[in-house]
Amino acid sequence: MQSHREHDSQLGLGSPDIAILGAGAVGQLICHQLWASGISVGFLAREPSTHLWQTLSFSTTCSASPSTLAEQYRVPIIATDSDSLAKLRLLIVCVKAYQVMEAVTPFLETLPKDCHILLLHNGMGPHLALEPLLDGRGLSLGTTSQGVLRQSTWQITQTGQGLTQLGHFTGPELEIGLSKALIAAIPNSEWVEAIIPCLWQKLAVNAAINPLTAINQCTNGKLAEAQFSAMITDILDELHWVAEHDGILLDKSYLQQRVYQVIQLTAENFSSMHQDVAHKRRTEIDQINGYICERARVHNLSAPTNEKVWQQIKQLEAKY
Ligand code: KPL
Repeated sequence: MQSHREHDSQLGLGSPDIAILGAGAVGQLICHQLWASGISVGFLAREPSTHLWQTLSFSTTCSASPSTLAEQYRVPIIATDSDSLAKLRLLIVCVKAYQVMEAVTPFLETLPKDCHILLLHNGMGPHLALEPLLDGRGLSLGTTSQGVLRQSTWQITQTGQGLTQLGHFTGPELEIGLSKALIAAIPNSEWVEAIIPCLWQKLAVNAAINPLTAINQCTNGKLAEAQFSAMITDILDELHWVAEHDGILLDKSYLQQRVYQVIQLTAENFSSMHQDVAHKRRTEIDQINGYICERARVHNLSAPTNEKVWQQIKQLEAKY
């Protein structure tokens, strides 16, 4: 069953202020949340598109009244050569970390110089590659633990209401009206003073859980067993040490606590990296444990446990 609800203000009256690049599960979830709070939002087409609008479908299993009733709504598709591009005030990039540079670079010529960019992906790294190319634009970063499943191309189901943290990284800050609108639209979200420590904390969770579940072909919950504890401790100790050399002081026992809390809360789940390997897809290992190793190298440190799991996942990927 499907219901229709349309915001007339978004149908053809004016061009969107906010565009989303990347229409995967997270991109569609953020799009729905912005649309539902009345924000004018569209998807940026990555190739010339003749589509002016796209109908999307959203359902949730995690609200106070979960329902199988799918909500349908329409959002504009902004063509690469459209005049609307010049009016954008914020571009939210929701592609995988390893796709960020390839996806964003073609738009840097045409995107207005006062259009802010927000990167929202797992892992770390693209913010450093993008920074020199911003040409005066502001850059914010974010992380989200919301659970969402893509049922078909334009159909998603929200499965979890995890925390979303957003914050400024470099250049001019995002207009206060827009940052407030984002926080009001995304449930369980906050605008933080320092986003980089938050990204390292999320990195710690992914660095410990993702490769170990992919290598051992197990659920997240299995990692609570004693046989994995030395490995998890080593991954986190190395991350902690590297982050400290990057100027980010993290609390070691908090990292451990957070990792084991996620292991417990998501015990039945298969991590995204486990699923990527199972489906023979490229993983985000380069931006997770690989990022820790790269930052270690910058500081002349070694991170042998992260290096080991990085190589093990690379070997699994090479067999596809
Ligand atoms: O973010 C995740 C992932 O799978 O990528 C965790 C938190 C590990 C949950 O599975």
